[in-house]
Amino acid sequence: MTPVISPGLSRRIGDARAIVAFTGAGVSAESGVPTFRGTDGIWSKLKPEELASMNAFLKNPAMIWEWYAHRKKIMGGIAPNPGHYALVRMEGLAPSFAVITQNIDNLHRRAGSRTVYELHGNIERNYCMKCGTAYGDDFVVAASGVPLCPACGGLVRPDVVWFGEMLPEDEWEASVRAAEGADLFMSIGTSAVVYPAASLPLIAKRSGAYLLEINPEPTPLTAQADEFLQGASGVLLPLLAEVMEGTHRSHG
Ligand code: BJW
Repeated sequence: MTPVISPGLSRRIGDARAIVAFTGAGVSAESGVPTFRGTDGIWSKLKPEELASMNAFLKNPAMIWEWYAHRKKIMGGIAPNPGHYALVRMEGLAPSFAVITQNIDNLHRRAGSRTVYELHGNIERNYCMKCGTAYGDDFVVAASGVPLCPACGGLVRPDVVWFGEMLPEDEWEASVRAAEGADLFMSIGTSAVVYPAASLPLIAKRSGAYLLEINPEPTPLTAQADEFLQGASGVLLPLLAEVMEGTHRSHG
């Protein structure tokens, strides 16, 4: 059953000056992108470190590229869902609004979100590990197999963040600033177990934000949340956007 948005939460949403939407794989699930963890997750059979790490890539670049080629294909054939579009509507109304995403699928930007911080990279970008030259997907698809840099012969890899790697510094710093300045912080569709990203809701709460979590299942964050809305983001986010639009209409 879809939870009702309480009058208290409606007031919070209407009054919020700085809103952050922190998103994970669950937000793209209704677009057809498999999540990582859980029974249907892509890691229910494989260990994350065996695929999403530099060791795994160096050990078997062909296998890792096959995995990414498969996922690039899935992500090429999908579209943003009502959850992504609801965040765009909210951004149009809030004085300050940022999407901080762990997703690499580019769906927030494709939906029209303007302020998007990508913490774990973007699957549509690639770069040479030796000289740093950036490559688009056309190059990778044309290479078929393990792409090598035409400039220096180095291995080309997807521009995503693997386990044990640092997050992009600019995106991370901007995300921390946004979390510290938020008065409403929404953690949406993430299992909240991968750090340092998972520390952002706690940073926001410590800085005074109201912490709202949206997920069909409780997570390790749920006990810290001020409010937990249990359900799918593609259903709940449009309801929140509607509430926000109503508040703004009534304020004239
Ligand atoms: C729905 C829904 C619907 C479903 N609507 N919701 C011990 C303690 C603490 C930290 C560590 C530790 N040991 C190691 C670490 C560090 C490590 C880490 O956090 N590990 C933990 C897992 C133990 N972190 C790192 O290594 C990070 N770097 C780092 O720490 O740098 C410093 C450092 C440097 C050098 C040495 C040591 C430290 C980097 C992390 C990079 C993560 N990368 C990945 C792969 C990206 C590339 C790719 O995709 O190929 O990012 S892992 C994967 O997990 C991906 C995701 O962005 C990330 C988070 O997953 P997410 O989004 O939460 O997805 P799920 O599947 O877990 O959850 C989906 C949720 O949706 C579920 O809750 C569902 O219920 C819900 N849902 N349908 C709403 N319709």
